[in-house]
Amino acid sequence: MLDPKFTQIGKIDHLGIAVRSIDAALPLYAGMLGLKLHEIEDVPDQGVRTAVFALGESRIELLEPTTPDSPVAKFLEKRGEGIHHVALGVDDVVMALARLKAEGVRLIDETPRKGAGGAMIAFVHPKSTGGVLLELCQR
Ligand code: CMX
Repeated sequence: MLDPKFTQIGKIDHLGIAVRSIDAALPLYAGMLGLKLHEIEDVPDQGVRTAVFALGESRIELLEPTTPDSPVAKFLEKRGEGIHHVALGVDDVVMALARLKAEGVRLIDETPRKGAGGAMIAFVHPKSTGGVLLELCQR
């Protein structure tokens, strides 16, 4: 069991929501819900276009696939639109990965990669987390 003092998880950094089209989702999030659109960005490494809405200390990240074989395209095909991942804000993503690995948690990314907004990110496999795709996110 990990000592909670060393968890280093400070907040929910963002929720990732898979959508077929950001343009089609904007009237709900920016219009009806009135959320503040922070930026729209292509993340070629992940095969997505993202629209990020600032929401207090946290964010909502809409994810639209840009390639047919990307994780989000596969998710949409299999499950349809909806919550895709929960991103936890960590102080040190390398350290957090090392700790999870030592605990036997199944990692998707053994080393961090670059995500939206220049963050360093790494994913933990949903088979190890009760069916929730977790992202560790260091800003
Ligand atoms: N949340 C929860 N479970 C998920 C999931 C998700 N987002 N995506 C897939 N799964 C489940 C599948 O339903 C499947 O479960 P069952 O075996 O019970 O059916 C299992 O995980 C394996 O799925 P799969 O279809 O065989 O495997 P995939 O090839 O789709 O890969 C995953 C799944 C999670 C390994 C892959 O999507 C991945 O590597 N994700 C990390 C990267 C990513 O998601 N990038 C997009 C976001 C980018 C960003 O935020 O910038």
